[in-house]
Parts: sequence; C-alpha cells; structure tokens
Amino acid sequence: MNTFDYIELEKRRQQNNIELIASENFVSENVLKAVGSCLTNKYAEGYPTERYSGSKGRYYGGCEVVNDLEEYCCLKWREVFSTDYHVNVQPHSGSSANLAAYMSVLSPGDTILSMDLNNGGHLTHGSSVNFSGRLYNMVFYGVTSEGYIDYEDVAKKAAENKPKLILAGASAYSRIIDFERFGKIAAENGAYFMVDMAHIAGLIAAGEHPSPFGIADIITTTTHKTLRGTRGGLIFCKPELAKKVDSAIFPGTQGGPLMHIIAGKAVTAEEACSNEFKEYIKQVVKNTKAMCDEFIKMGYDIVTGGTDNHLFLVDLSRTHPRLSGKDVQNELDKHGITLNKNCVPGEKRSPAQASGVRIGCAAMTTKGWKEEDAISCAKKINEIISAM
Ligand code: DSN
Repeated sequence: MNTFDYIELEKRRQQNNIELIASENFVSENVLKAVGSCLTNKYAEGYPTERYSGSKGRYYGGCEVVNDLEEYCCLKWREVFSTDYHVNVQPHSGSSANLAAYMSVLSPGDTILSMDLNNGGHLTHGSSVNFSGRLYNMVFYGVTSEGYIDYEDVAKKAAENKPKLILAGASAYSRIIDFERFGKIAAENGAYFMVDMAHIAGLIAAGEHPSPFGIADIITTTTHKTLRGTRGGLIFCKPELAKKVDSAIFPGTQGGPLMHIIAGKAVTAEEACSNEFKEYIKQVVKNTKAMCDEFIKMGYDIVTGGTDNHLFLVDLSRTHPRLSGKDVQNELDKHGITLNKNCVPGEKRSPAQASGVRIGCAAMTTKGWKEEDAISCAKKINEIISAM
C-alpha cells in the first residue's frame, strides 16, 4: 500500500457510504483542482500591500500573482455575504480563526460568555481542555429544557459577569440563532459581539438563516461545512477592527498562508455566489426537515422538537436508555451509515459515550438527495436501531 492506495480507499468509502456528519460535505472538482495546484509551492508571509494600510506587504519576492489572487478571494467572499466588512482569508482552520479573533480584541484572563460544548457549543468556545478555556475566563450560557438557547440566561450572565466578548454560534444547534437579541445584550453590557457561523454559513449565504453582518463585530467561519468548499477558515470584522484582526493572524498566530487553500476558498466563494448554490441550500433545509419529521413520526425525541437548519439531534435517553450515542454510531458504521454521537441537554453520560446522535443532510444533498431519500434513510436507521 502507498499513499495513493489509501486515497483510493477513502474515495471509495466516501462514494459508497451514506454521509450524515453535519459538518462534512463533498467539494467540486474545481475546488479539488485549486487545492491540488502549484500554489502550494509559494511562500507569501504578509498581506497584499494595497489593501492593508500599515502592513509591510509580503516578506518574499514573486508574490505578484498571489497578491491578486488573495485580493480576488476577499472580494468574492464579501460578495457571498453582500457585506463591506473586512475579511481575512488566511486562517488555516476554524480553530485558527477563533484563536486570532479572540487575540485581536482580548488579553489573557479576559471574560468570554459563550455556549457550553455539552449544550452544542464548540471546543474553541471555551472548553477547559482547549486554549480558549485555558487562556480566558469562560462563563457559559445554557439552553432551556427543550434545548433552545436561553436568551434570558445570556442577558443575566452578561449583566453579572460583564464579559469583554459575547460569542454566538454552535456545532450542534438546530434552530435559528437570534443575532439581534445577542447583539443587543452585548451592546447593553459594553461587550464585543462575535459570531462563529461555521455550521450555518452556507444557509446565511443563501438567505436561509438571518445574517449576523451589520450586527456582530467579528464573524468567523469555516469554508467546508454548509459552504461546501475547501477545508479552512475566514474572519470577517467591522472595518475599524481590520488591523487588529490581520495582525492577530499574521504575525500573531500564523506564518505563511496556504496559497493553494486560498485558491480553493476563492473557488468556493465563486460557487457560493451562484443560484445553483442557493437551490442546493434550500434542498438541504427541506431534506433535513423531512428526515427529522420522519424520526418524530417514528416516536423518537428530537432536541427542540425539530429543526430550522441542516442538522438535528436525536436524543435516545428516554426512548432507548440502554443505548449510548456511541453504540448507535458504531452499529450504523457497520451498515455504511456515518454520523457522530453527540451530547444532549442534561446529558448523563460522558461526551465519549453521549446519549444522542447528530444528523446532518448537507453532504447527502450534494449527492442528489431529495426528501424521499432522507425519509427512507430515517426508516433504515430506525430498523438498525430497533434491532440493537
Ligand atoms: N468538528 C466540527 C463539527 O463536527 O461540528 C466542528 O469544528
């Protein structure tokens, strides 16, 4: 076996399996071509000079092409979200984007108010085992007993703790996030308002979820989830924070940008501007709702009782108390169905076991799923679980 044999095996796995991991997707041939291009050879530490007043430009010669490419990539991303926010396209990942976003406006020890990982947040939103939880003083807001963000708790914790930054955004939340309400709470408490829109960025781009642009001070995202692009991160910010954000990426936390990935991000943005992408996202939402409704019809508990986006959480604790999310994930793996275990509100098991599973339809919609495919997959999953 050599490297290309492994790549071929993984390609077959991706072709044959039903992919329900809510953060995954399948990129186009053009994205693959861009990220596999000669741009991987180029060092380009710094920024294209014209755009970054005060920046020293690039630290190497031969950057005339990559300068134009990076400018173009930024332009296209502003077009995707119809925004005049500043954008930095260099973050290697969502985690790098969040690290730099925090560093741009916070000092170690400052307080961040965010959603707990167990309630649907993200590792970089303050988990004690992550840099975020180690560097900053974290305060968490919760969800209601039905699993909705508890906005009253957000307001109360903000007033009590006076955080320097309030963060909205989640990895496992199936409902619309009220950015206006968050923004108002941040303004009332003199906090920066940051949104990590990684999961729902594709829906925001397509107008299927309210936009945080115009409300949040800083917005981070990945480009590979519902945006269906290359793996990587982006940071948007209000123009007055541009310099702080740029220097938090370079030289603050990163060296040379991955120019082949920036090319992939530019292709991703071109695709996300298209009408075809808007239709795709509409279908993602329809498929997810159809699948979720089928689980409800079959008697399953769904966190919040439904979904508004590309994912939902099945809570097995009442209906299948014997089974952990991990048991179900492992059994479905044997049948070629890929998803992940997930904690549910009020979780009694450890995150390694969990009492729920997270199901997303973005990847299978790329493969052509319509509502009837999503419904028949829900039935198949029920058959497998019922036989466990
Ligand atoms: N690991 C991603 C997810 O599955 O949601 C978040 O970074």
